[in-house]
Amino acid sequence: MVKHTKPKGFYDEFLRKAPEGGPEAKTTHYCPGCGHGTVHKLIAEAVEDMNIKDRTIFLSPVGCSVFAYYYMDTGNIQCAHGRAPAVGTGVCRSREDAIVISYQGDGDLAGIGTAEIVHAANRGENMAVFFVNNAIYGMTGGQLAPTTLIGQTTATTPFGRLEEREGKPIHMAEVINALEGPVFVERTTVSSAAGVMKTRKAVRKALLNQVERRGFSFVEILSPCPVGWKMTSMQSRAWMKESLEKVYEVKQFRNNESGTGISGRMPVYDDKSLVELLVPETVAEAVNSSGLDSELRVKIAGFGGQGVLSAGTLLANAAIADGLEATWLPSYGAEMRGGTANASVVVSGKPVGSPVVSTPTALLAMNAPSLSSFENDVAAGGLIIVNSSLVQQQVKRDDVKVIYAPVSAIASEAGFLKGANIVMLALYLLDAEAPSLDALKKVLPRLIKKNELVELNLRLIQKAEEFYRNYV
Ligand SMILES: Cc1ncc(C[n+]2csc(CCOP(=O)(O)OP(=O)(O)O)c2C)c(N)n1
Ligand code: SF4
Repeated sequence: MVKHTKPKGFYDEFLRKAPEGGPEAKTTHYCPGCGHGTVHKLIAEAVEDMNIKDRTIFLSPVGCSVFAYYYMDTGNIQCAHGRAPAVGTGVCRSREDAIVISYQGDGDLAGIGTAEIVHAANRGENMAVFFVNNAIYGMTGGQLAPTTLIGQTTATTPFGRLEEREGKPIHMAEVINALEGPVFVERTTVSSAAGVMKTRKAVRKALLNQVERRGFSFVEILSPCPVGWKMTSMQSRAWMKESLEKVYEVKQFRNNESGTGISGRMPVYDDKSLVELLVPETVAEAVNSSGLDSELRVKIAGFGGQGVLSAGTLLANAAIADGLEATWLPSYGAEMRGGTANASVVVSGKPVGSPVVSTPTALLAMNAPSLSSFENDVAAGGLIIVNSSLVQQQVKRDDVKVIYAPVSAIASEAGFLKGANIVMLALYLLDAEAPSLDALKKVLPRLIKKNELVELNLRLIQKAEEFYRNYV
């Protein structure tokens, strides 16, 4: 007797998130006879049997399998259309032990995401790609895909695909096999039990390559979409054998047992050599000794031209010079001058998880709109420094520390109005736990090449120190 059980790599229930104020959560499912379910099951079983569930990151695409994260009891990331190989590149390069699975349809991988898959394959990224080719855009109602067969009718080719009009179907396994990067390339089918067993083997091989850090594996799986093809389940299986598998040869293209993934080949830099590379003159003193346990999240905001982005760069570099971790994330409007701009800087004693600053521990507001925009976001107990030369309004919060400093006037009196950003940054560093003002002084000559500008900025820092001493 054959007993079918649900693999442990799956959740017990496939509950879709309930819409706010809408009906209760309900179970999600694919159409009857859809190949996605079969492929999901093969992956979930393999993940469980290979004991890799806890370090597997499953990347779901845009397409019918967008909800794979409701099935897979693994780490999950839902990626923008076609971009899973780019997301996977980030994941496998930042997590050496991660088993990265990029699961993609033909519209996703062979249409909108062609560039991402080709370059990830060419680089030999450490990931397993399962490419579910059903020759159609299933999710959006059965439109032509790059893999649609000549003569195949779809919602957008009601009289069939024409070579003269839509070109020939793209053979992705062959395209990927033309590159040197991949270690394993195979095309399989789930049109029959034998095909499913071969697919099972290929899925496991691709995942084993991940476990053994061999590199990029690509499995193209021919898969039925009875609904999109307007066929019954049985008809769709017959059509796959008669037509789809005639055009797309089911075979193993490459199996390089001795391959190494890119992260196996990449030189590894320790923290010290990275600091040396970035801030050579300070490395001797670069010690992560500030004992910075908390994460400092700084938002520097103003209008374009006030130097908020460069103040952010300087802050991040000062942090690195002090042996800390830092990220810098700029944001600016389309207009380069006069529009709004802000820099998010995260400074930490540990690697930074996200460069996004949504609850700043400090807001450096160079103009009035910046204060209005971000005042309420500042974390309780945080700091707001207001450029009182340009901002007339008072801070309404009573749970944050506020410094009103006429940074534009200070800079202007010192003969360099454009340096208001440096005055602001220096004030922040004087008040902050880290990084040190000395670190800023050290990185200035490296980032500002002109000697006279460095001198000017050092003078502004001195002015900021005088102001701060009198203020506190
Ligand atoms: C940027 C963007 N462009 C287009 C769409 C519309 N869209 C959603 S799914 C899809 C195609 C999915 O087809 P495929 O990758 O073959 O997956 P299937 O649904 O057949 O499994 C498209 C074009 C989108 N969601 N986002
Ligand atoms: S439309 Fe096609 S690919 Fe999408 S769930 Fe239904 S059968 Fe599967």
